[in-house]
Amino acid sequence: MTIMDDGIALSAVLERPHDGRCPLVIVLHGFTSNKEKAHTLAACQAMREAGFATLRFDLYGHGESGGEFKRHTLYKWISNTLAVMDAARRMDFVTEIYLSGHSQGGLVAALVGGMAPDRVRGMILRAPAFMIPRCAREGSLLGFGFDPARVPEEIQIIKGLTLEGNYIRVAQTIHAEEAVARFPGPVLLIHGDADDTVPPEDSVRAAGQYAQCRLELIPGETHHFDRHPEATRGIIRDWLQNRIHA
Ligand code: FER
Repeated sequence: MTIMDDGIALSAVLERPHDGRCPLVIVLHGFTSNKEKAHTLAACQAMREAGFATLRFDLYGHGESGGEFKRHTLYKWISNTLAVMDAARRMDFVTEIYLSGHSQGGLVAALVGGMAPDRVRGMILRAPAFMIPRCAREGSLLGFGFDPARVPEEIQIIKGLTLEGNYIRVAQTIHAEEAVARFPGPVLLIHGDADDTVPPEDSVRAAGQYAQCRLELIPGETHHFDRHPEATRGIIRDWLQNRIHA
């Protein structure tokens, strides 16, 4: 399906566990990723096994959605997520809305949760990149160094990809701790302890700051959750099954 966000077409896939009414999880991918990656499909499958519908989508400048990669910002991703949440609220079968995201998508899910604590029933964050705003303020993103007070026109990020300086300007304004403090609902935080892109320590810290948080550190798992897919699936399934019966 296509969900519009002010002229930008967002490509989304809705999958339901059955024909009846049920809760729904909105699922965000990470930086340079898309909604079709194996670890995202596996997470969605675990959610449906627990009785939740899943709505995974491509964010601005990624996958099959509109927009140019180099022009994406966290603000645009927040706007996209709010638009998808509005669309989900109009679906007749949906009883409650959860947010989930991986890495940069996990950060954005956490930011939107803090903006709409009355509309988001709970969150599942996989390796959320709480570090991005801090790194943007300190002048180092994915190994690319810059003067944070004189943001360059563009930066060459991994895989020869170019990102406009506005990505950095936007990220510098964001304070994820405020969003964490504003979300009172249940949060499941999952992080691989062998993640060398986003430090697991960030999730340990966030887990201590969320009002209700279950933290699962998966031994040997990496940033892309490709070593122990069964572990993540089991954790998500069990946590959501307990929520649906609560
Ligand atoms: C960064 C750290 C993590 C960054 C992006 C990420 C652009 C996101 C990774 C992902 O979504 O997988 O410094 O800078």
